[in-house]
Amino acid sequence: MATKKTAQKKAAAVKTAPRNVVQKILAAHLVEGDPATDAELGIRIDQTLTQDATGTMAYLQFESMGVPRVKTDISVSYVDHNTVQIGFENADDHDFLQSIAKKYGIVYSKCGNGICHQLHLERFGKPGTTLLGSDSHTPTGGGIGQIAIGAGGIDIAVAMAGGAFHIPTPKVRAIVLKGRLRRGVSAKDVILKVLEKYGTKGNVGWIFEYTGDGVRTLDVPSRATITNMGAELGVTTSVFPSDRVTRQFLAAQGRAGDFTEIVADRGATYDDTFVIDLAKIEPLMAAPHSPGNIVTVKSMKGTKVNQILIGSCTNSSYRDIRTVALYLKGKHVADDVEVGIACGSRQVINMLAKDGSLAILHAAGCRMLENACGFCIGAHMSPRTGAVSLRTNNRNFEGRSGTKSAQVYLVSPETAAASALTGRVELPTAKPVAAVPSPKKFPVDDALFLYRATAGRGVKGTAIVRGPNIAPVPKGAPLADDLDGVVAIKVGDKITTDHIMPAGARLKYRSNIPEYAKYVFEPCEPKFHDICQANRAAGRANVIVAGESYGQGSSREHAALCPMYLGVKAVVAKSIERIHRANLVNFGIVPFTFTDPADYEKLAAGDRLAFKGLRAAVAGDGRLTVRTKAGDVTLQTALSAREKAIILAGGLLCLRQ
Ligand code: MIC
Ligand code: SF4
Repeated sequence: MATKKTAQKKAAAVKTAPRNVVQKILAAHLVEGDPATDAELGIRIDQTLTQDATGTMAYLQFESMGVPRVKTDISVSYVDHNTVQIGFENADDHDFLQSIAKKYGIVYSKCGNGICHQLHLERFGKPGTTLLGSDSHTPTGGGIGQIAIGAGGIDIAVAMAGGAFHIPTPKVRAIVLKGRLRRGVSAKDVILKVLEKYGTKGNVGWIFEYTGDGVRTLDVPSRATITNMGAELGVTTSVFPSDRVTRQFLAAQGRAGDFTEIVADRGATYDDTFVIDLAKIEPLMAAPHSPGNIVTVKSMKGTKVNQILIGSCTNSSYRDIRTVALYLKGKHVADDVEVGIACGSRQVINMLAKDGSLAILHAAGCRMLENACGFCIGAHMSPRTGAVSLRTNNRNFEGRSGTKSAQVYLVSPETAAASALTGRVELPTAKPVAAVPSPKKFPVDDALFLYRATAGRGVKGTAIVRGPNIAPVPKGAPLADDLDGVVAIKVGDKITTDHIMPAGARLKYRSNIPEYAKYVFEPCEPKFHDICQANRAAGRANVIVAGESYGQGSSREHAALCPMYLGVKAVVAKSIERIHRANLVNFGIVPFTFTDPADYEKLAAGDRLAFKGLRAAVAGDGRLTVRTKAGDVTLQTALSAREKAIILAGGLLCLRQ
């Protein structure tokens, strides 16, 4: 009896204890685990999004689960990555995605509608809900008060089938914004400031919650810029409260009914706090080749620039592109710089057309690009050899632009526009333009969102269109007791998923694993595919050895799926980033770290590794000592019970079928 009373008291205390925004949303979605005691939580997913480059695989996996229709509140399939359509492959993928959407009750956003994150914010993002997306920049939804998380395609497939999504029980850091930004300084500079402080590694398991009186000075698209690029920190997600500004944005989108207020209670506590005085932020930029390599624009002033590209899911809102137009009004971009602009959505383009901005940008000599990912993923507009390229997107990994020798700097739209006029890095604060007010009414045209009427139900009898680029999903095999392993490749620190599974010209093979697997590690070791096949033919298991922060960047599960296809059974790294680690588990690859990071030096490509009792180690405490020619090396992997079951079975798909 006493215990029951104590439990009731405890429950009442939990109910009344002041809560932050993260705690409120997670509590409303918790289906497994207890934040007070468990390391992993299962949450219900209300909305999902996919884009075409990860979506094909996600839907092939969803199909193989045999569920008749999606079970979420809303699932949207966007086409924005593979839009160049050289060859039949992209168009094959689009047709496949469209037929899947129709059959299973998914909304289909046609190619030409815009970039997934910008569109989702405009038309579907709903405060207080959870959104899971097969793209690492899904946290854009945090700008509208969603807990929005990026994950691998198979996790989205599970969520569409009604399954929970699992996150490490988060630690929540309050980023307290005070005051107001100066003219010429914008949201991009705020997130670059946060990246300067926290870097791109060491933030796994955290959620960053923005709070403080400065929050209300930022409109929803600006908030979304900040949460979008929070992905580069490696956090689970970032979130803003849902307040009057959010209400105004939703009403202007004709979605007043989607508004719910979600603000932190007075006295809510956080695991850590970082205060930023907005008025003191100066224009910043991320120097090559990492979004965490922050320098001031002032320190780079006068540097010759060859290319300037404005857009991407980070900075392609009406507010951003209109600001650029105000900088360029009545002027012309410098002769020796090429300037390209990609808007985030048709809505943005329509507004720019109406207010004359498009004409200004054309007259200024800008190249108006398709409203898609395009340059951001190296799908076109690769700069010339050794170029300095200023871009408003979120990643400047070496070679991502398509030109290995290019020096890509990430900047705000304001810095990009000011620099376009002279062809040199310029301070946007020197001659700032007026702030763009939040529109009272956005023009809504949902014509390119197909199957809204059958969302959640689907259309029975729809035939799935499968061109030759749609290959079946490969399946893993149960984990062996022992492995005769060989180091197929040894790489250094901060290896990104762009190194492991390049995009750009190779992106069109996303739905064709046997073909795409030929390009694993292409930028690091073009022979990786052949090395793996030879090891496999000799009866050996392939192992990847890596340094710190392995698998940074995108959510592409292909960076685990293609290695699995090539017989990779383990990754041994100093540390592994969140989404990639989850993808490795999902495809049955053991994510090991060194117990002593110095052991990294003992291993070289081609070395043999004897994994004795691997299955028992995974099922047990995750520690295993492997024999190498330089002596014994002890490895560890911290797996939840759920993850152990997945790896032992040979991957999530083996468990779900
Ligand atoms: C990216 O920005 O790297 C991508 C391309 O959008 C990826 C998804 C993908 O690889 O398809 C991401 O961010 O997850
Ligand atoms: Fe597209 Fe670039 Fe955004 Fe990725 S980061 S979703 S490639 S615009």
